[in-house]
This record gives sequence, structure tokens and C-alpha cells, in this order.
Amino acid sequence: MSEKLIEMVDNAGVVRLTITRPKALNALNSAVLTELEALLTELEKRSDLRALLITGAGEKAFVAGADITEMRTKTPEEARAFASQALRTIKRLETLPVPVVALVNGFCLGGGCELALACDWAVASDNAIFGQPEVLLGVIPGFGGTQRLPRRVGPAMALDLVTTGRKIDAQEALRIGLVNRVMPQAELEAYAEELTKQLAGNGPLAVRSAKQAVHDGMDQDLDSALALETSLFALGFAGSEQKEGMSAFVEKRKPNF
Ligand code: CO8
Repeated sequence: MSEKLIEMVDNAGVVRLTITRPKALNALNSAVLTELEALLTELEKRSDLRALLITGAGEKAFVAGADITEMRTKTPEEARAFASQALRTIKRLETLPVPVVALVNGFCLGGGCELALACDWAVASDNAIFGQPEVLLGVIPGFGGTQRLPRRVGPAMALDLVTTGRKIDAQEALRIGLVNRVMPQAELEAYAEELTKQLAGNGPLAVRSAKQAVHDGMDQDLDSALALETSLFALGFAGSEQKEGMSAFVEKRKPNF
């Protein structure tokens, strides 16, 4: 059997995926994407899933991009198929019904940055480096970067990054809203634990609905998006979670979701 490229650890519904190709700085080749898509296909069916963390093995890189060695000799048709596979996989990550956190522990370039852009959270170590350097290789981002980056940081900064290919440090990534938090690498793990504990401790259906409202609403006009919010808000009153959450408040105790 071929060696696994993604390590999965499941801690009571908080799942951590580690892309494990440290010798190639965790670059995304078609084998990694195939494995990632298969894992996400299984995870999206799980009602006990609370949160997903995704990271890269080693201390140098989250993901240094799509695999340049594999891409080098591709024909336009092969490049299209590779990009389609990546887009489909990354979309699955984006639409997973629970919060997805990118733990960015180093280089986060090209396809790596595009992977992080599909996550709900990005927490970066202070030595992380971000960028869409594709133009330096004679191509453009092909894993969603030209579309998700402007939606995350605005068109001016996205155009700056995708047309110059320049790399930015974690502080600049924080300033432009590409990541949520920056901290020393030694503190990243403890923070991830604290964050997932917090996410997993909240009402699971409420967290899923909150994610759905934000994601689905972003693609709609404001009135339709507000109607979606109202529907999901009302639906929250149909189950036990709302009763427990509000009773706990009134009874001055912690909710038990
Ligand atoms: N693909 C394949 N191998 C890689 C990649 C990559 N993206 N990045 C690093 N590696 C490999 C290196 O080749 C090297 O391997 P070896 O030891 O066998 O020579 C090993 O990882 C370590 O890398 P370096 O020796 O280069 O380490 P440095 O510390 O000197 O540099 C950098 C680190 C700056 C991260 C450097 O490796 C680098 O610039 N990497 C490439 C970054 C990049 O350009 N990424 C974007 C790729 S393109 C993309 O992601 C989207 C394309 C659009 C898809 C279109 C679909 C067809």
C-alpha cells in the first residue's frame, strides 16, 4: 500500500489533517489532492464532526504551493484537469458544514494560500510567509486565488499580490485580513487547542448554521441573505440546543450541548 500523504487525528469530533510531504514543503500534487478529497467526502457525512484543523508537517511550511515538478510538463488539458481536481477538493473544504481552521506554520504560497483562503479561520505563526507567486512561474493562480483572494482582502490588495507575485509576512497578512491571528510558532498548538475547545463547546447545530448563513449569504443579495438568516435563526428554536443554551443562562450554569 502506498504511504499516506495526509495524517488524520480525530479527537471527539475535532479532526486534524496534516499534509505530510515535508521534503517538498507539503506541495500539493494530485496524490495529495485525491487523498484530501476522499477524507473530506467521509468527514462531510459525519454528524458528530465539530471542527476541522488543517496544517502542514514540519516547522517550515504549511503548503508551499501546487507541485511545480508535477505541473512542469502538463499540457493545457492536463493543467485544466489538475486545476479542476484542486478546485473541487478545496470547495469541499470550504463547504464542510463545520468551522475549518488553517494552522499556517510557515510558507503558505500559491496553492497553499488558496487552500488557506477556503478555510473559515487562518491562524499563522509569526514566521509564516504568504503569497501568490504564480506569475513568477509564468502562470496565474489556478486553485481559486484570483477569486477568493479579492473576496477576502479586497480587489486592490489581491491585484497587488497576484500581479507582482510578492511575498508578505504574517504581520502584513494580518493587517490585510488574510489571517485572523498571528503568534509565535511555539504557541500555535496551544492556541489551536484552545480555539477548537471553544468551537466544540458551542451548540454544534448553531455553529453549523452560523457558518452556512455567512457562506451562503455572501453569494446572495442582502434581502435574500437576510431571509436566509431568519430561516436558520428560526430553525434553531426547533431543537434542544436553544432550550439548553437559554435555560443555562437563566439558571446561571454552563450549557451542556
Ligand atoms: N512544488 C514542488 N516542490 C517544491 C515546491 C513546490 N511548490 N516548493 C518547494 N519545493 C521543494 C523544493 O524543490 C525542494 O526540493 P529538493 O530538496 O528536492 O530540491 C524542497 O521543497 C525544499 O525547498 P527549497 O530548497 O526551495 O527551500 P528554500 O527554503 O530554499 O525555499 C521556498 C523555500 C521559498 C518556499 C521555495 O521552495 C519556493 O519558492 N517554492 C515554490 C513556491 C511557489 O512558487 N509556489 C507556487 C507554485 S504554483 C501554484 O501553487 C498554483 C499553480 C496554479 C495551478 C494550476 C493548475 C495546473
